[in-house]
Amino acid sequence: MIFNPEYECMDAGARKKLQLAAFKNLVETLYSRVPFYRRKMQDMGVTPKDIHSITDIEKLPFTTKDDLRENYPHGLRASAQERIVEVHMSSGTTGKPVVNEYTIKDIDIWRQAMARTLAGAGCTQNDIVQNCYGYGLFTGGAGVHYGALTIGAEVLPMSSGNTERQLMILRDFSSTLLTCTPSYALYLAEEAESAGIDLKSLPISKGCFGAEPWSENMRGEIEERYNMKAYDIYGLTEIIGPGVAFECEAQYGLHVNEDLFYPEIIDPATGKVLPAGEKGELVFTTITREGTPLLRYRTRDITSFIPEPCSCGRTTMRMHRLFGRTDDMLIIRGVNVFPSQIEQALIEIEGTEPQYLIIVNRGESHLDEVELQVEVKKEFFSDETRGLENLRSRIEHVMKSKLQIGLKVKLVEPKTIERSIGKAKRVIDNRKI
Ligand code: DLL
Repeated sequence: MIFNPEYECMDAGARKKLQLAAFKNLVETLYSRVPFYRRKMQDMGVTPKDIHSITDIEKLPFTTKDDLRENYPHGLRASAQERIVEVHMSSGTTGKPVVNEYTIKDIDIWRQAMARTLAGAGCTQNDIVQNCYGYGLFTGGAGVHYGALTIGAEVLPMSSGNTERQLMILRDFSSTLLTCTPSYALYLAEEAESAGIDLKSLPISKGCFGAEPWSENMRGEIEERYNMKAYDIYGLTEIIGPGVAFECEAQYGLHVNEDLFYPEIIDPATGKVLPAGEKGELVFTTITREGTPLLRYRTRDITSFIPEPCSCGRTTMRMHRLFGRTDDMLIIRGVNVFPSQIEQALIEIEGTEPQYLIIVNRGESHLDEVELQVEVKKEFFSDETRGLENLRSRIEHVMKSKLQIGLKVKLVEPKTIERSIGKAKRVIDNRKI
């Protein structure tokens, strides 16, 4: 089902006109209202008067995660505080989280983007959406919620976790559409099997999965276990949350909501825009946003555009499912984690050496498990074991509160962790996705 054929199937020329008008408007807003952007534009010698076509975007500066961090919490706001109606955040950088502030118009854009996303998976008002993305400050829960309401579907706002209850609701409320991370979908399937629940006999027939990398193999496994169609959905807190791009029934590439979020693919080394079809870093300009709009935001996600038209009839540009990232960000149980965050937390804990190794596994349960090996000062090993045990649980506690994920800490003696002459290897990721 196409939620909004007028925009999703629009003639490319007409869409370009829309994009240009929105883009010019955005540049003017940022120049006049956000000192950070005005300074950046002045440094590059450009003003809104220099913007005549969409390709003039290349004259404008990029925005990075560090810029967001340095402007925490409100430095990039382009609307007055009284116009802000909602805030979301994601973890992921050392120190400060990434903040997105929405006006009511931003929420309308999000509703639209997510209605298109869910409709791409076939959602109609007859569907019962079991939404197991976290609500809280994460964008997944609210995004799906708004989209489902906009379609007129029934939504079960489960949030994440509490697997036993998820299964009870899945069965007793005849949910037809599941939304969660792909690894949680597999975990849930396994728990259903252990509980003797036959998923294939339930009405659940489709799912929208994202927020972490997954593969065609995982899709096959989810589709088989639930007897459902599994769709890839993509988004990020900085831009809007989920709703940036989504798969349609063709399940080949994700349609970018490009009338709302203008995409580019650049060479991450030179910053130059690449021709359609080439692999590079995905960049978005939030041409329609009001609260915290961003200019050329570097996502660090690697993909390429698929310029050929899609069989579904939508004319929006498709992007390949992600190939990876240009940085070392890990996504653990849907939570973004940088090794530098772990390092920063360790520095603050007395008794530890600045040597650590993060080992990530996807266990039998399909959930991510993390072991953090930390070197501790020699004295701890000659001490009684209680000292070691206390230190271990303190580190686990600090990590849980700073990273929002539980990990297992293993304390090791000084000089145990292999040293490297070049860039230190901090992560061993054994997940076969
Ligand atoms: O993960 C938003 C979201 C919620 C997307 C629910 C889809 C469903 P963040 O926590 O800010 O936002 O993380 C964004 O997650 O830059 C990607 O690296 C990764 N990511 C998101 N979707 C996918 C996907 C949400 N479908 C970061 N495949 C992004 C692979 C994904 N990686």
